[in-house]
Amino acid sequence: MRHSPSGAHVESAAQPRSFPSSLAYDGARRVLSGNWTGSSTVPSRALYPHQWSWDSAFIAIGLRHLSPARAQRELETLFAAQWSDGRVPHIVFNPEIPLEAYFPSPDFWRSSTAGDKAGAPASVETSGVVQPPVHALAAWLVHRADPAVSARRGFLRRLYPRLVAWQRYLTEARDLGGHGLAAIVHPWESGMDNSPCWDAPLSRITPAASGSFHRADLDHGCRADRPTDLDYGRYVRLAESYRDRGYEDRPGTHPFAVEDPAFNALLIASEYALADIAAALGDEAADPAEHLLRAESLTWALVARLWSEQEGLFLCHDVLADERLPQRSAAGLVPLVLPGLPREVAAALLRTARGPRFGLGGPARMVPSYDLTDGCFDPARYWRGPAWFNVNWLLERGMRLHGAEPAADALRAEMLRAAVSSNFAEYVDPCTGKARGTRDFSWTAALVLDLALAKDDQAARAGRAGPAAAGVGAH
Ligand code: 9WN
Repeated sequence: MRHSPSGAHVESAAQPRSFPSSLAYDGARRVLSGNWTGSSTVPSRALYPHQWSWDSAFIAIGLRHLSPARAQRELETLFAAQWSDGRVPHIVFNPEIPLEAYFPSPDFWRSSTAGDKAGAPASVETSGVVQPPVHALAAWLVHRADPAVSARRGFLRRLYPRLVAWQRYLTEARDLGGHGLAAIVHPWESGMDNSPCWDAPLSRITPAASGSFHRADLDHGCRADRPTDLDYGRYVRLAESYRDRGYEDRPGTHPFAVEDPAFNALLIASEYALADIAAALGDEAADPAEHLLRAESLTWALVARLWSEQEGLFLCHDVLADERLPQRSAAGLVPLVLPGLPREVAAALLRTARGPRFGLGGPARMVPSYDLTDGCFDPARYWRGPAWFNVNWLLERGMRLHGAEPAADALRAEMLRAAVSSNFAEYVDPCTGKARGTRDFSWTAALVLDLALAKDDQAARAGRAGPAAAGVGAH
């Protein structure tokens, strides 16, 4: 692979030749070039015209194949907006974009003033909530794409302390349940905004009046594919009240607090990646053993607190009501990315993914975001049924890690086909593959690009699978 120190677009030498990999590769390159702003990538030019946190991590994972330096820049731009309490905001606003282009806009979040005590930067406007911590995993994969350019730019050395502070914010300030797991305090923090898992805890929130804000998403998106007005009213109320409390995280102050298995699995995967990063840095300030220990103890906490043997799935835990939430979403399958899962848990997750609820290898071409058999399932509406490429990329990885290679190969082929035929849709109907949401969506492009090129990546990963293995396949 050739690279340019400036991070300018450079083609990979290893282009795939076979269908649909070659079409996915060409299309993905086009989408990622079109959505690049010069320092980061927007998820979508129309619907999401700023930088999003977990989007940038997934985008960097794909970009590393086109330009490792540009992938590094993507993460560096995001972390330049990190707050001094360690949080990485879920949106970093581009000041050149008009306020009315996206809601909630910077004048709603008021990070530089309302977030002052929590350490929000003065030089850039951001949101005040977070998104799942995929970043250390992304940083490690980006580094591995070209260790020489990474070392020359001091990429890991500069990013490592920031990644550690981000993980510590989550394991300390966000351990609201007191069991070691991080809690999300807003549905947007899960990245799976209107999942049926949030219906019960969200029902306790009085919605903001519908006339008090304008939903810019409906100027670009189809109403049936998006969350309802009632959901939005509650999102707005929750975000407003967090802002008005100065974005502080004192236990007992949050009206919504849930432990989510996908969020915590990604936290753990990133802790394993930090161990790899610390080992690569090889100095006294970075101790791999500390990260490995934390990853292992968090894995045990995850299993003890969120695993349901009866469902063969991880479930969310409502911290305020102190009860398990019965809704079965694809978030409960995401811990499959973890190498330290008990063998029987990994085996049960693989069965559940292929069973009637998620239908993989049966009615579903890709894993749906929500249980196909439940009354809440909706194949069109956002996180209540459609299949998303980031969730499926994680599950493809997890399947391979736990020895389900044929299922992973089949899923990969479906993802490549669905991405190309849907014009890189934000999400698709899990059974028909019909495009939903916006098109030319960046993480769809980045992650299928990764799948189209990832063959070499697998051999190394296979060597690390197994319940006792260290690392999350972060090779
Ligand atoms: C709110 C950008 C983001 C994704 C989320 C997805 C959607 C935003 C929205 O878009 O959320 O953060 O306006 O609906 O749910 O996962 O990061 O792509």
